Amino acid sequence: MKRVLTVQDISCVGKCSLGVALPIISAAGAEAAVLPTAVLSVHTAFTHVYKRDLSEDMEAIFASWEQEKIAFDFVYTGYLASPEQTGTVSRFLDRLPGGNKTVFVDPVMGDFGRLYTGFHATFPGYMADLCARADVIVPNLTEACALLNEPYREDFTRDQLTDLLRRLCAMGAKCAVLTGVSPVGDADKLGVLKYDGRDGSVFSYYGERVRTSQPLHGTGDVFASACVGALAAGMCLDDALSLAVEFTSRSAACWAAAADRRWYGVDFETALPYYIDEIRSYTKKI
Ligand code: PXL
Repeated sequence: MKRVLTVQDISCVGKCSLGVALPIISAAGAEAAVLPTAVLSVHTAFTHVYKRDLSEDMEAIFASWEQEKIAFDFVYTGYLASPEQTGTVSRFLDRLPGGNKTVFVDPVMGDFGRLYTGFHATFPGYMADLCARADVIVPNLTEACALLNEPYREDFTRDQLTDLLRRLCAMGAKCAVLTGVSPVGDADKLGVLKYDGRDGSVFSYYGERVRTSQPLHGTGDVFASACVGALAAGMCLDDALSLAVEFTSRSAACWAAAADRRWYGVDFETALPYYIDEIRSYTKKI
């Protein structure tokens, strides 16, 4: 069984970060280990947020793992609580035993052209250094623009988006995947555009966009966790991305269909049986 280390916050209520990564990675049949970056009472789209930064604890937790000689097959990072934590994670990557682990970075920083509450405009520069070490990065358009210091806009053509991804790979990541994008002229679809910096190949996959009257929260975390889980189950990146898009779309559709939906996070729980079935039918074939 593959062991995945996921490095992100625990939002006690909010259906995001570790609250979705743990169940989804476990559902994929992988061992989910966690390095919490912060504890928040609720995620930052709420009003009354209690937050404790766990930077010191991260060092102590990592030191314990070093003594126990614990290795990981995948390292998946999400919401980091401070710019300094990008350096902490980078140093941990240098110290981790085991040669060929896959490093998957979701540069969680913002959405809809704005950084999340609590993040300063200098944060993307730090995050770029961590992205440079990744096998796969999965920014949304806001994060891709921030990493490249490019003004945010929503009217990029497919060629221009591909060029953003090419520039992100030129900064060091092996593959860059833009999330939450629609194909030109088809706003009813939503998915991903991938650029592989090693051979210049481009891949895209789109699922059904679920129309909602409010922005959805935590969908990026659902997507990234499902993608990492699928990779840990042995899927190639393109298949893992496709499954993660479908699962995220279904999580949003289940949310929209629920009478008791929460404003702060989608119903990935209802869509989990679909994800498990897809992983199971894939692993039966290999
Ligand atoms: O879903 C990304 C995320 C993760 N963790 C925290 C957040 C957010 C987005 O707002 O606030 C604490």
